[in-house]
Amino acid sequence: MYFPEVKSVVRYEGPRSKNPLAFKFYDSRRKVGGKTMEEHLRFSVAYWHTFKGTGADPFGGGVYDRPWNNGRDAMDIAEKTMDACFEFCTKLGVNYYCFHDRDIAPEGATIAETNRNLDRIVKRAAKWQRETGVKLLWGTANCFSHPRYTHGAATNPDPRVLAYAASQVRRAIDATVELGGRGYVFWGGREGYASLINTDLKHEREQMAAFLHMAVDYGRKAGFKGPFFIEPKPKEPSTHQYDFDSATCLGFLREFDLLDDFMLNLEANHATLATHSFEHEMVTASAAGKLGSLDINRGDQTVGWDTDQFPTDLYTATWAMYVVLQQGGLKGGLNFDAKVRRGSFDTVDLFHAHIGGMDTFARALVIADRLIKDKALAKPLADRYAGYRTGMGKKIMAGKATLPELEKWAMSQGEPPKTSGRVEALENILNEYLHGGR
Ligand code: XLS
Ligand code: CA
Ligand code: CA
Repeated sequence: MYFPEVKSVVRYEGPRSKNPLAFKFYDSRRKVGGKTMEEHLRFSVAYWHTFKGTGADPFGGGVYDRPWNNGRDAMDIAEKTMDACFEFCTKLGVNYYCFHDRDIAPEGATIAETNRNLDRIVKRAAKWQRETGVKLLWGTANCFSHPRYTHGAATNPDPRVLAYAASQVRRAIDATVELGGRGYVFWGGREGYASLINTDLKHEREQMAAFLHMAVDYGRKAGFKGPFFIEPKPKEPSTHQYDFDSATCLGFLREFDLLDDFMLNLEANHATLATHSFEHEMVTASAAGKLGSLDINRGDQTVGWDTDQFPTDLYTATWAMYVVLQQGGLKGGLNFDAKVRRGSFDTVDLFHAHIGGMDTFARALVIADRLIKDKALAKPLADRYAGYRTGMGKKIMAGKATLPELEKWAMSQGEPPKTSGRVEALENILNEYLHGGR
């Protein structure tokens, strides 16, 4: 037992409970618009932060003493960590987890040894999945931590490095298939550049496209049926990352004919790093039918880097669930790509962090559902564009109008009236819902 401080499964006790290890809002079986909270939210624990995180920052090394790290060797530790993961998910009542290949199994001295390590741990994960019912949300490959990937993986100027990444992605896809993962993620770790002076941007983007095509071909042959996800991020670790934001990724996928197999996995903190709001990124992806999965976390408004804090902001969470519900759900789920603060040393802090995030999104789900049912924001929005549903507006949208025709129409209309956008009034409505009103 790695989490003795949590004796049984974390329960829903309702908003009046003072028990810090109980849910106040997340009630897995409560139905919201025909589906249970559990089905809507599909929460996932991120292996790298929760089990592999050390609390290290650029100014100091690891500070956490995790009991699963006491092992004979790297493989023994990997097995203990996998056991800890399933104990944690089971006690928390979270049904999904996700990982990078290197989170769950250490790299060996050769590619063959690395593959054996991964196979062994995947077998253990499969056994735990069968026993507990916890499932894999998505898998991915860490093609950015090892020194060989310093200049990128798929975008590396040396094809021998790309080949290493190919081997990793191949095996990570195999692992995802074997564990029944719902999706497979590409976050472009070091797929970007520090300086254009030594970078052939055109070539590197073409390399990346060729790589992704190979991954899709391999994955489909290996029986992977789910979506591949690209996860945008504008910077960190590269100065400029190719997968900058939703719009950039959609353009890339379209340019290189990858749109059919891919969707986007959007992370809140990456949106803000790109100087977008999370809602901007989600609405952009959703409008293209490509919002696939979410990495839920938050940044810090006062710093400009990726702090990966646990999501506690009800406003942003409500936006997220509003977009998700309107598009009829996600193929993926809500992954806590978030870490406890360096000073949160105790394993129980991992519970507090996830409980807070789950409660936040459970509240957000209920609020978003009410907003939608009441058409509180949808009605004013529809009214604002009503002019495009009849007459000339309709003709414009059907692609049947011409510039001369519109000029004539404009002349006959006279100066259009000034119409308020009512931003403040709408913000007030949203706030009323957030505070339980209406
Ligand atoms: C890093 C990313 C990463 C991806 C998975 O900033 O968020 O953790 O989600 O590779
Ligand atoms: Ca992420
Ligand atoms: Ca991040």
